[in-house]
Amino acid sequence: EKQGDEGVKAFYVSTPIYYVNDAPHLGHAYTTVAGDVLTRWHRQRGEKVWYLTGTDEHGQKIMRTADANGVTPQEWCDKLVEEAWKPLWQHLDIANDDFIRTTEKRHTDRVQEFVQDLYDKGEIYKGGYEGPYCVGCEEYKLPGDLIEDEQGTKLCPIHKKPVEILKEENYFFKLSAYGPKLLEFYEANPGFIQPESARNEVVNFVKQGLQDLSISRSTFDWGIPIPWDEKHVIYVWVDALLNYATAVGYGSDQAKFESTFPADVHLVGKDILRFHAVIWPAMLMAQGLPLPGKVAANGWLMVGGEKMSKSNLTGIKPQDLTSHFGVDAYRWYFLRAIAFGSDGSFSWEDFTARYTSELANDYGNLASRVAAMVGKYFDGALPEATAAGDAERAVRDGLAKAVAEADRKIGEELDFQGGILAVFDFVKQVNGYITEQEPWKVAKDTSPEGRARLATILYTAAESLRAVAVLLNPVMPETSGKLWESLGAEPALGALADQPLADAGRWGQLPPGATVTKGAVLFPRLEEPKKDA
Ligand code: ME8
Repeated sequence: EKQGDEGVKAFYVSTPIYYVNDAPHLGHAYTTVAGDVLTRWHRQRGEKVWYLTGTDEHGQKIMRTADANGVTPQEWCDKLVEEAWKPLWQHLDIANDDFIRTTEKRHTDRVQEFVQDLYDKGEIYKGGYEGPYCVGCEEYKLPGDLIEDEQGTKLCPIHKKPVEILKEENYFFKLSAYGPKLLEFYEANPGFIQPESARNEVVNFVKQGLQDLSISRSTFDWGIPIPWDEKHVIYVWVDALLNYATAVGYGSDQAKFESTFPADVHLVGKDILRFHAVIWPAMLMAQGLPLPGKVAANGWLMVGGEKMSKSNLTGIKPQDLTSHFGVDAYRWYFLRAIAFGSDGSFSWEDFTARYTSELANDYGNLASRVAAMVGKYFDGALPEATAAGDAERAVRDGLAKAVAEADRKIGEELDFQGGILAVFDFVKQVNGYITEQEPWKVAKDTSPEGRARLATILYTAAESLRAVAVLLNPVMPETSGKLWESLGAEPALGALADQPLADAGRWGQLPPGATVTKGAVLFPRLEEPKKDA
């Protein structure tokens, strides 16, 4: 399937394109890592995958930040993208296929064409609008969405900052016309919005009736000009959403577009759900383009009971955590600790406790014990399992269950936590198996039967680890690589990334005689424990 799949549609995963008014924080990294795990998972299923991320560079928010820093918006974006955003994704081992910036010509030209097309079709008209606007969200708010502080000032419920009353003569997209079609679409595609709570929120919102959407701004100029009226720039959200099309060849490379678009999964934070589940599909409907498979909303990483944001941070950067726990543990932790779709908080204590018990003790120790025993009792040559019985069958069954469950949860349901737990339950099972079988005692029996039992136990454990390396590779690629190496798997089985997930449970793949080495410690002991302030 891998070669010659030019005509096959890729499984297309996207992250939001992030505002570059500041450096990325834990919240951005959360969504991007989730997308990367999903991408790697599908790649290991043998599918063709396209993973897109990028940056959202227009709009007032960016313009004001650049002004405040005494540089042009373009200079500001160039610097942040090259010095902060791209390096972090590289550091976190993000395997994106492309990185789109909305100031790129490949994007701006196509956005103008798209909007012009809608105008020509009569989907856009000129009108006036006045209402409360949140610059943080770059969004007009409905009066009912606002909250009030003690003085009665109206605040954005997300940013907790005063909204501005904007009055503009603008161009409008006839969004209101799409309500019934959207509801029909949600009804026919129950999996379109995930989780269920997010779906209900969107359905209720649309049922209340949609207003037309102001899609241009004329009070500032940092944006893509409206082609037929250059005093206006295109609303930053219309510009931004179109990245999902322009980045994959919309209007420029028809073959690529058809074999990639639409996205199978748009990963988004729940703060930007309506844009993706309401406005975006309506824009596509208006243009007669196919609609995405799924919009999956992740919950918020919280700090002090509030959504973590640029103005409201833990003070902890992703790099502070990776330098303490390592990149792989970082990738694992947030997906493991927080149910996708639910809110969660970060704490040094919780991360430390899970690192120590689940990664270092359960997983890391299993790997190092097994390698050490193969070294000690069989000179590092993986022995053959000739005396398998009920205990070994139970391990195999456990593996088959873990594979099926992890694939369903991560690959289908985006339940990263459930999928990771399924694999770690299996790790626990293998640890229990070793504890029960007591290979160190069996080793004292040097009869042929004793040797055969010992060989069987160690083969069973090593073969289990082979499967664990494959299953955890999308989550912790560097660690799985070390384990693959330590098991001497590569010569017989090939590269780790090429191991099909569907095959992970097929027993007996490690060849007897494989060279098992102690290798690098998977999860080193942590330096002095860090505590929350
Ligand atoms: O909204 N918890 O960009 P943005 C979890 N440019 N996820 C979080 C988070 C948190 N505390 N904070 C941010 C934009 N995120 C637009 C998107 S897309 C066409 C345009 C993640 O820089 C989450 O995925 O504000 C959220 O949706 C995204 O970052 C918002 O990033």
